[in-house]
Amino acid sequence: KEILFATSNQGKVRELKEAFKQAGVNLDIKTNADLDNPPHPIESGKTFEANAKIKAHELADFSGLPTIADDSGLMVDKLNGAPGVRSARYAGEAHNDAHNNAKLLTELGGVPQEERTAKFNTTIVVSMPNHFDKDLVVSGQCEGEIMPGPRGEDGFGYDPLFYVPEKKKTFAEMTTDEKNEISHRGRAVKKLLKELPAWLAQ
Ligand code: ITT
Repeated sequence: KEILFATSNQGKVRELKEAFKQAGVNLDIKTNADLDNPPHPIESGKTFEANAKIKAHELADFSGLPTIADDSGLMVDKLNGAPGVRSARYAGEAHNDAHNNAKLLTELGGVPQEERTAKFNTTIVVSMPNHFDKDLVVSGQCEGEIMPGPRGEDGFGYDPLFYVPEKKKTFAEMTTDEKNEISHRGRAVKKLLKELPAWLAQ
């Protein structure tokens, strides 16, 4: 059975596919890269849920497939929750991880480590074409700290700057499985996997 993961972020794709595989889920996961000229929804919502719904609905309409969308972001306490829903566009519309990370380090320049606390959120929405009243919505969070500089080679986005004290590692120092165990996305996907079979069968 096919399901669309409405994203163009290959890091998200890797993590979701790995989590589904670990759970033994037998679904054929397509992504935006498998579609011909998919639309690029404008993420104009004020919340993760609103933006995830925009993506899920537009791509479900376009593809005719049950569609998963993931809207995620980093909230830094010292920056009053920024970059938040604007995490992808923090350093400008271009959406460039290196620029976003550089901007985050600049904004936190001189802030001592104990005040660099932050939290990641992922909100996942699953939509059935023409039945948006049935949307499935789950979220997951992960608490951590922003490092003074990047550490680790794996992952994507803000991963080299996001340190998880209980693991003594940044996300970029973890394997995909390790990250999924404790990450915002991993936690959201765990909740999703509990509800998805019944939701798909309705
Ligand atoms: P799609 O909308 O196509 O799914 P996107 O990368 O634009 O991809 P978002 O709108 O959710 O996704 O933006 C989230 C931003 O936060 C983006 O800059 C990501 O690189 C970053 N991000 C999301 N999840 C992350 C994670 O697990 N680790 C590090 N950075 C992450």
